[in-house]
Amino acid sequence: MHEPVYHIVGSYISPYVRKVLVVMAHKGLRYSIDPIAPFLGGDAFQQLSPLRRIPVLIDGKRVINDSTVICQYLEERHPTPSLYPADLGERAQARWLEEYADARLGEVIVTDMFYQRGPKRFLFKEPLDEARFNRARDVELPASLDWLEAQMPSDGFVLGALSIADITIASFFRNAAMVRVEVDATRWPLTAAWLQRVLSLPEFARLARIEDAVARVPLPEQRDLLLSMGEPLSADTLGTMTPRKGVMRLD
Ligand SMILES: N[C@@H](CCC(=O)N[C@@H](CS)C(=O)NCC(=O)O)C(=O)O
Repeated sequence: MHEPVYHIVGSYISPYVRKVLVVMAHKGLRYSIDPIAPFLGGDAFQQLSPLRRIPVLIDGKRVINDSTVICQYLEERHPTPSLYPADLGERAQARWLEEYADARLGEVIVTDMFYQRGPKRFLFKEPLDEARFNRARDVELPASLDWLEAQMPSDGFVLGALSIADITIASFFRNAAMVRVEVDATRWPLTAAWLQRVLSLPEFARLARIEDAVARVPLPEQRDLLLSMGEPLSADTLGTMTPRKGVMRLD
């Protein structure tokens, strides 16, 4: 059978893109990538992504939006190695943990911390909402970590074998680290140890080197840097140099 080559639209810095790239790496899938920030997508981007969000997966004529939908699609097309538990109840639990991370860690880590310190400041030249950032770091994230700590195993992964739950939760903590917010191992020892195990997996470690390099250079230089690192960038891009606000409310 001819092996598909997928196309991904979305920056390596996004936790939702990272989730998809880790799933693809784990399954040994090949892809090209247009690593744009959603806020720089032009009209053609909005035609593919009506919410102006990343990631988008393109498989031939098919356009698939939303990281959860994409990961599920990849799992169904390439069932081995599986990233969803075989047991029905555990599979539901994996999806719930994925949803918890996408929704709540997305709000606290991405919207209230990462977006405030990154795109809001550097792309839109708006001031950081310090009180909001501090509340997310000092009150809301600790509350999430208290809950996560109760879900964590003392060894291995959340549901035994590596699953979409580990990949999704860990993806968000990479963005927390990018704004210098770490999991305190004295307060949340199981979560801190689990996170270290997950982020040490080769799929995450390879991406971390790219993310760290990209985060250090201005946007116009990122494509050349990624090409010099051997990343499979597409020749065409949906990116522009003009920042635009998204469709979903984000302030
Ligand atoms: N539920 C979506 C969320 C994707 C998402 O929010 N991506 C962020 C990038 S980290 C984005 O595109 N934000 C732009 C916006 O919301 O306007 C998914 O799982 O793919």
